[in-house]
Parts: sequence; structure tokens; C-alpha cells
Amino acid sequence: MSSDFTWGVSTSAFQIEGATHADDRGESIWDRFHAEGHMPDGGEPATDHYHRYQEDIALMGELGVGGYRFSIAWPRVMPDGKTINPAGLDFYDRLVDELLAAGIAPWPTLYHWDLPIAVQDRGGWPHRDTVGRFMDYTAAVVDRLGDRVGHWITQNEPWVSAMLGHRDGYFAPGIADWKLALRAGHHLLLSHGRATEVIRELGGESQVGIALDCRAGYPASDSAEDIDAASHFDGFRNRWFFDPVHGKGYPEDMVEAYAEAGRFEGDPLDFVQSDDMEVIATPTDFTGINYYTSLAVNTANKEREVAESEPGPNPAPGYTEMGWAITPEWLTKFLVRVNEDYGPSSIVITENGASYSDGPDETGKINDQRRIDYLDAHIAAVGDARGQGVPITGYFEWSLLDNLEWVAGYGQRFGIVHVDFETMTRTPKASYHWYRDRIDQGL
Ligand code: IFM
Repeated sequence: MSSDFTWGVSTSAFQIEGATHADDRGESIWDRFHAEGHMPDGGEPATDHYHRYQEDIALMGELGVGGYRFSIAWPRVMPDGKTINPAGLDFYDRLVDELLAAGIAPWPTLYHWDLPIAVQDRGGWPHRDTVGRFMDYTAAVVDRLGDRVGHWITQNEPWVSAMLGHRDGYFAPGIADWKLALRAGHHLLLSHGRATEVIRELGGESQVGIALDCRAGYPASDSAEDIDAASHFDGFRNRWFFDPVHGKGYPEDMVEAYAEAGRFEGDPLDFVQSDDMEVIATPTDFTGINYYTSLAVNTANKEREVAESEPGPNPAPGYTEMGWAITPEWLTKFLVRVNEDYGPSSIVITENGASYSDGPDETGKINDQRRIDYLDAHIAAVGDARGQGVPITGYFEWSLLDNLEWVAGYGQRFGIVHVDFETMTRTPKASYHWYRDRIDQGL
């Protein structure tokens, strides 16, 4: 394994921790979203990682990963959104120490969607004050963990928070308002830039990046309409976030398209203040990319990303159980394009993985060959991109454990370790053993 490349696994707090009332943790927008009946399962007990983290780190040690990407729950650290709760920080303190003792580098993400409800009640991400709250929270975390953390990720998938959470109302906090979605997106990006500054000030020599989600969109046909639609989709889904983070501002074509669609009154970007775009473009050490699938785009889906196949067990060949097309070739193309368009310092694949619900057979073994095939093809695609000169320095598989797949509940299983949600027993799947060997081979 080359030492300039980090192999890892990825998780997030709300999806695995459980213990939603332990040590004075506050309520998050996802607890509220579940309580209001918008999702079948909630964050309790998840995988009970809060009490089983040592067992989970032992599994990572056996796996041979060099890095673990997890997220820190803001409602544990600041239950009311502003007052530090030392007991909440203690958990991450223990986690980081245990990781380091196992020889695994901690890669914490500061925000993976679980906003304290108290911050939501004061306006949430559409409200500019939330950026300041996030800076205070970042400072509290870096102050406690910064002496042992070498890599920080500020925001996870701001497109999802902004668009699914504020445009579609499909994710927490359940708001469906285009203008608020763009405001939320802007403040999420601004919070990334401001948090990067805080980490640079308090976090010593540590490296900082953001995890951006993407969908590589390509025209469904050669028609001029589909070619236009694919460009629009790319602007809406990818460039609106990738461009400002890399210093290009918001894409002009999209500002015009949104204005034409009547999404703004007056100044289309009236939420942008004088030095915001510079702050958002604060140089980082890596761009994190979360890649799962791509989309054939036409005029009907250019702003409404839909799974191409029915989600659920027994997906059609070529799809995962999320209904997502398996398209590793687009991962290579997307990485090459990001490198050409933006020239990031380096790229880390911060998430990549597949949902398949294979469970134990009569001998207790879990043969998730389809996940192995998916991972194999995508890791090869990363290798191809690297061979073409893209500076990729890490790959984090999503996910270590089966977990709470947000509004899809516990039924969508992304883990290379199976979790029995009744007993909390962890059983490594065939993909876990495969990944261990794959890490040994290097990229
Ligand atoms: O489970 C999610 C994760 O929280 C964010 N990225 C995509 C994963 C699979 O949907």
C-alpha cells in the first residue's frame, strides 16, 4: 500500500450512533422529522455505535484501513445550539483516542445534516446567523480534538441539505421553497469557508476539505434538447456547489436559468454579501467527492433527479437496491473533468458504496458478491483516473456498517459489516474480507 494514499471507511453520526438522549444530547432536525412521521425509522437505536464504538474500531483495525471518516453530532456538542456540553465532546475524545491507538487516522466531518433543532427554530440554514453558530461549534470541536486530528471535513453534501431538505421537503427540515433552498445552500457553503478559517487558526497543521456529492449527468440522446438538459442538470446538481468552492462563483448560466424560471424577485443573489464568494473559495487541502451513480438526463429530469429503477430488493441487473445505475466509467470521467475544470489541490473519494440487502445464509456467512463487484469496478475507476493524472489521495468506502439510510430506513443496507438490528450483532460480510485484501494490493 503506498503511503500517500488513504484507504478508509465512512459513516455518519445520526446513521449509526443511537443513544439519542445519552449525555444530554439535544434534539436534531432528524429526530423531529421522524417524530413528525416523515420517515419509517428514526435514529434510535441505529447501530448503538455510541456504546459499541470499541468493537467497531476493532473491526476497522482488522480490516486494515488507514482512515475512518465519521461525523460529529452538533446536538451532542451543543444541545441548545450554543452552549458547549463537555459530555458530548467526551464521546468524540474517546473515539479519537481509540482510533489512534488502533493506528487509524480520524477524519471527522463537522456537519452531516444533523442540525440542532434549537438552531433550526432560529431559522436554520436559510438564516445567515447559522454560519456564526457553526463557527462557534467548529471552534469548540477543534479546541477539544485538534491536537489529534490531522484531517477535517467541514460540510457533507451541501446539495442534499439545501435541495432535498429545503426545496423538496423530502429530507429534514422538510421545507419546500426554492428561494430558501438557495439561501440554505449559500450559507452551507459560507459555513464551509468560515469553518476552514477557524480550523486553520486553531487546528495547527491539519488538512481541511469539504465532501461534495455529485451526479455525473449525460444527455439521454443526441437531441439538442437533451444536450441542453444535461448541461442544466450539471449546473443545478454539480456546478452550483463545485464552482464557488473552487473560486468560480455561482455559474452564470444557472443564475439566468433560475431567474427566467421566476425563482427570484429583484436581485437573484440578494443573499450574497461582499466577501462571501472569497470566503467560500478559501483554499482547501482536498476536495472530497461522494460518488454513487450517474444519470441519463432529458428535459423531464433535468431538475428532478430520479432513481432509474425501482428501489428495493432484486434490482434489475446494473442497478443497486437504491435503484441507482451502476456506472463506474462515469466516476473516472467525472474525476478527470473535476481535475481539469478546477485543479483542486487533491481529491479524496469521501464516499462510494452500494446498497444490497444480502443477509446471513444457513451457515451464517453473508455473500454480498454484488457489492464486491460494485466496489471492485469503482476502485478500478479511481485507479484509471489516477493513471490519467488526477491527484487522488484517498478512497473511503460507504459504509462500514449497515445503518439508518435516512428516509429509506434500516432496509437499505450499505455496510460491509452486517448489523442485526434486533441484537446489534456485527457480522463482516464477504465484501469486508474482500476489501481487506484489496487494500493490501494498493491502487
Ligand atoms: O447514507 C448516505 C450518506 O449519509 C450520504 N451520502 C449518500 C449515502 C447513501 O445514500
